[in-house]
Amino acid sequence: MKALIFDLDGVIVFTDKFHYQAWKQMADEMGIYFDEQINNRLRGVSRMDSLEIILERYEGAPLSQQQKENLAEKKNEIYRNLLQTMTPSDVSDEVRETMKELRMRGYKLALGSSSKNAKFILEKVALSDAFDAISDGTNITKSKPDPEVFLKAAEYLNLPAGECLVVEDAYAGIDAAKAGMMLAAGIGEAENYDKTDYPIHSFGDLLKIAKPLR
Ligand code: B16
Ligand code: MG
Repeated sequence: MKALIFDLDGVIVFTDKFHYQAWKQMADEMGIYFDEQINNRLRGVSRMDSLEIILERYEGAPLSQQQKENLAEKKNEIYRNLLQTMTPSDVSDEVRETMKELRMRGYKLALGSSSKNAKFILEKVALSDAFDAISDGTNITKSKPDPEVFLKAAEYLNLPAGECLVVEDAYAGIDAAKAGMMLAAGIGEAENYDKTDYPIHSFGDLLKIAKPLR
């Protein structure tokens, strides 16, 4: 293992509450039922795929592709306004110190996020320079559970997939890592997922898995 590829939402930061608020506002305006349980199914899933899950409860006239894109755009505007409130204090000391220590131990660090807002979020929390490579929703055509986002991260790092450990909170993300023949550490919801190679309870537990390389 020579590198770690981190998911963003649910691992480094917790933007799921903002996703929920933004989708909820959109759903309420459309008269669509939406709750936290449905929101859980959106973890790691792309914006348009998330919209399709929400629309499972939609009972109105059929929507054109353009109307769907407008809805997703509207949600994104609400979401980005909420992201504006983020500051460096939204990343824990534990996350910052663990990443620093992993780097000291000789590991390369990459981001592997489905989000098209990933770089904006990293800027808000002052982590733009923390990664050797960034793979996000802007450079992929297929969303998790497809491995594309992680395979691209490995490619950007110039490393074979088998030398990368993916750190994920979502089932879809663990599935993506395994589909890409990568090792996967699961935190949060993914801690108890049977496909997770290394269940971790807390971010700092990564230091028990990633021993010094030099
Ligand atoms: P955006 P991750 C994912 O981030 C979120 O978990 C998921 O809820 C969201 O729909 C997706 O990003 C796309 O986000 O609308 O900003 O492009 O967990 O892969 O870092
Ligand atoms: Mg996530």
